[in-house]
Amino acid sequence: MPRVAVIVAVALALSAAGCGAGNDGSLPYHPFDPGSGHSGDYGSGSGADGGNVPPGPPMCVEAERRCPHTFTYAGAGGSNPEKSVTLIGDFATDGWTVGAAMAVTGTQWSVAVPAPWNGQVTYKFHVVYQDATEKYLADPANLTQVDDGFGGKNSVLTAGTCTDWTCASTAISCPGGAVGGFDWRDAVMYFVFVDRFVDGDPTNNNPVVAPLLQTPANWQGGDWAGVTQKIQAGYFATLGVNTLWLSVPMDNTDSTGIGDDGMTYTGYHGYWPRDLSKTEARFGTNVELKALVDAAHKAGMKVLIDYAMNHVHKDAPIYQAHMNDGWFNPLVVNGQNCVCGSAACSYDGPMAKVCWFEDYLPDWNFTNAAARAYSVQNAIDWITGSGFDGFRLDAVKHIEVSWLTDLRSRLTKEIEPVSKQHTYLVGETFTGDQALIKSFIDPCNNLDGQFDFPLRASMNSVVLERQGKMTDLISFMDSNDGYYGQSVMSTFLGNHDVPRSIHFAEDTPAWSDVWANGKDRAWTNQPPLVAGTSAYERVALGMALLMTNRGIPLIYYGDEVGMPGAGDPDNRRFMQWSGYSAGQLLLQGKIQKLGALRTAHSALRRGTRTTQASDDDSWSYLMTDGNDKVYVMVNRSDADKTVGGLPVGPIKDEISGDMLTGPSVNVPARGFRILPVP
Ligand SMILES: [Ca+2]
Ligand SMILES: [Ca+2]
Ligand SMILES: [Ca+2]
Repeated sequence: MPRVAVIVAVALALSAAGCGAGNDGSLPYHPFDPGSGHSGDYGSGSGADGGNVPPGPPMCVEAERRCPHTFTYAGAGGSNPEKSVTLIGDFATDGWTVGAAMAVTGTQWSVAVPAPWNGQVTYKFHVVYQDATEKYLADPANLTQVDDGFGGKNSVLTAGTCTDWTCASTAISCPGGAVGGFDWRDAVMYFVFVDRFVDGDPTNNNPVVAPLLQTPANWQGGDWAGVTQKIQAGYFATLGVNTLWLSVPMDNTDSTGIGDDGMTYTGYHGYWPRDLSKTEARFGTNVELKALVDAAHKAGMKVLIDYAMNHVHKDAPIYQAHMNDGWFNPLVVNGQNCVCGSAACSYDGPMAKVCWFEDYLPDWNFTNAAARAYSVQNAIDWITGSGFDGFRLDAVKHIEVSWLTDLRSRLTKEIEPVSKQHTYLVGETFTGDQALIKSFIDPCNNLDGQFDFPLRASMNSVVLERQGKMTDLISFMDSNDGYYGQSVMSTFLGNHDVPRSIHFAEDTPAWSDVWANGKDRAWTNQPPLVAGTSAYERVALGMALLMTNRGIPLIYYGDEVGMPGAGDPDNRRFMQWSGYSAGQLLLQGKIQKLGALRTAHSALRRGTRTTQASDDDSWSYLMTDGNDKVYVMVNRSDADKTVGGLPVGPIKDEISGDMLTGPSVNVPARGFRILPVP
């Protein structure tokens, strides 16, 4: 199917689905809470926290590794001293044209640049003197030289290896920020919905008691101590996960509120922030949050926090102090309550940035510079206080872009020089509109990427629901691959705002519209655990596609075992930790294998894809990054298929362990094979 047709279908489906899913003011367009204030209780230890962040060298093939090397040039000084010295060479793509400016101490000039792993750097110095004369000089202190092709000489450095390498090439680095560091293309992310994950400390549970409040909308006891236990037990590592997305950590209100569905809710989800400078007591203390981040870093994992910058709860002290001075948008506009999605204020259009998600969630006015500065400072405080590696930013189309660009600027200038890595910002714009999603992506000024909702729609439709043809998905992905430019998108099948992915994969899908919000069964007739194995095989197939392509695959907690659940809050049941069915174990086992293969093969994380063969139900493709080659074969049909596209001869499928013979092999019904070239 041509890409245009897919987009049209998506747009139609979205408008049909509407945007009113959220009850917690967080859903389809929900936000996170804004932070601000001074995290005074976060660490008198100050900026040193960021320095603890990098856990060992990042993952990259040797060809992409860079070792820091300091080049020096001894200036002559005297009556016509050097005014500037620039290192030029092949150490960077613009190394010969732009070079690296050297700093001077006395008459000694120096600059550190990343040198190729066990490779060579060809270079010389461009010296400009006080009288404006200039020279291009080979390194007088290095006798290894080659002709420069212009009658002069270039110097040649033979670089070695190192233990503190960075990953170069296309790892994002922004002017003034960190160079190298963790390459976010290597991330595999897991969304820990903290209240529903592990109750590591029952003494902090403190559920709210209120009339009409039911358990699914109340606090259920999960906390950071529980997450830390799972990090230390290696649970995430077994899935190949190296990045956690934690639900909003700020203090939330103890009040209840009425959702769009008329039901009574608490702030268990974190999207009703109250005191922006404090942690949510039901999740734990500052010390426990820092312990979680430290445990993650020790285990080589990154941590993103969900950050809600669109609004606060009306109980928030910052709102109480600034409700009448322009820091917040007024609720009443032209005599009507401007609640998002109401007749007065649509979720889209001119009022999208100023509407309140609920009449108890005051909306920040970031056209007010003081309010914006306060909120951005709070986000910075959370990073410096606990050493987080980035943010998941909610509802980005509902705030002023200046908030995002201000945050990015401060991260680049203040955080990255300490953390030594690029700070990852992933946004949520719940839409099928690729252009709208793309409009916020600009890794040095705005977001690194966003959640790829259009890809999810195509994947759920073609792979889980088996609508259309496999070639529809191939066409979409081929057009989607380069659409977002320099970006690191997050790819996913499910999240906390949509029905659990297992239900789209049932023999008869519980929802036929991939954009369904599942609210129709959120409180009654909730779906039970899916029987059998076929639905689990289809979810595994979808995950196989995500885990063998670029982007940061996201696992929504519980989806690795096919937990059931309709729309919010039924899609947020407490994590199931035992008593798995055969289907659940099958899915979990396949995701573990996929995680290990993605970790082992750079071609799967960073490679480019070439279709080898395809038909209505199957797809065979090659992922290659120049160092590594992996064949992937998938079959969505309910019958085995013979699929081609492999090289001639023996090759091993790492999923089944089968030794096969190309070019054509059997791929089981609802199955996939992954075959690295040794
Ligand atoms: Ca607890
Ligand atoms: Ca609280
Ligand atoms: Ca807003």
